[in-house]
Amino acid sequence: MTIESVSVNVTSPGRNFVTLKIVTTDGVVGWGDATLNGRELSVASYLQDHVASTLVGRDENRIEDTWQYLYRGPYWRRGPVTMAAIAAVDMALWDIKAKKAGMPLYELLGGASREGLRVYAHASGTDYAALKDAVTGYVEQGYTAVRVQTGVPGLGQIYGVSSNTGGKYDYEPAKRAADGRAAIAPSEETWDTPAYLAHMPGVFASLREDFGSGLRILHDAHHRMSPIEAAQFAKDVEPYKLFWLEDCTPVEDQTALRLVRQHSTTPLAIGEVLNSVYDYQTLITERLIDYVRSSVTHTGGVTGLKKLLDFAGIYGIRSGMHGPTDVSPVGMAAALHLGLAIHNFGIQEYMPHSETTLGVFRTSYAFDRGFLHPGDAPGLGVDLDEDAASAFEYTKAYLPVNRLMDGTVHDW
Ligand code: KDG
Ligand code: MG
Repeated sequence: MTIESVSVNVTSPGRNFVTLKIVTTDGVVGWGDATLNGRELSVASYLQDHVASTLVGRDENRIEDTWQYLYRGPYWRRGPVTMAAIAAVDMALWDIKAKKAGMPLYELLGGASREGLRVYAHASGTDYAALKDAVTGYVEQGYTAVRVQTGVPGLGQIYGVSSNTGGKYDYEPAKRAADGRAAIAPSEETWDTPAYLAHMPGVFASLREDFGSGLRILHDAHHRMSPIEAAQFAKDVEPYKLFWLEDCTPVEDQTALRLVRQHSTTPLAIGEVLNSVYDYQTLITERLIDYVRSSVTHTGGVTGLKKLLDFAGIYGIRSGMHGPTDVSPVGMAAALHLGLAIHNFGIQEYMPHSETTLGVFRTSYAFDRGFLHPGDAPGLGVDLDEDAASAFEYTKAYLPVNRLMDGTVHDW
């Protein structure tokens, strides 16, 4: 059998998603996630205009060969657009292979290495009281790990911090225009690292006082610190025993983490914007990180991310796959199958999708008291309802831009 058709679906059930559909000549359908938040149409075009026709007639079973064909073949390699496009093809082919085998994908990847995947939730609040409420809510649902983000005195809205009560933050829809229509440019936020450095240790101290030592506490610094600031921060928060400190410095500067490592034992996670094993070469071989944050969707699919995680595993580094709502339910399912199968699983990020999104993507993964399981449906276990999807037109949206108090554009 061969690949008969390849098509790209762009839909916006509450937020934008790009999904690849591959159909084989014997009628098996595979789905792949190609969503790149804020740059969705570039991946849709890469797939539709440059990849789709090259796949028709190929043997759908040759997953590694197809991966190499798309990675090495076009000469231009790596980067988020290319690697998200390759990821979508790769996921769809694994979905097809597992459906044909009549097995959930994790069985083809070696079978389950654990009963379920420990996940972490996103709690945030503009002040400590709101943050504490949000954390309490997650603990009551059985979560054992929570990422905490909070407002900083003197600063306004901060990316990653909910301005609503309840602490639920969704990364993209907030950045459409206020009337829910297409945005024409990113919103801008203001940042001040000294204010943040002064504020955060007290937040962690209060969390430890209120929730004890058992709760796994994670924090995302969103690339906002310089190497020496990050070293100070990681050292200052050491007593609060974070599960991890994420993206403490701008990620493309791999050796920046040497300085952080020299000064603290706070575990470090990095890499949601990295796309290939080569982006991690120094980080991994010098043991500068503890967790790999890449998602299946942005790292060349199951095939690409497995290469990276196998390499990381040799150095005792574990997975912490990216799982915000801008990874679609298809991408989330792929992460769960891979995470269940590999030995060096660490933790899985989990931001549940909205009911609107889940009305379009039918999932079979399940949450139970702080753990997720991909389910035992053949393949990835997620279907896109194309009729339902057609009711939600693509709506342009942007992630915000960050500036320092004096107006300088800053990392985030
Ligand atoms: O699209 C950007 C988001 O996926 C990202 O900012 C989320 O930092 C994030 C996280 O840790 O989930
Ligand atoms: Mg992050």
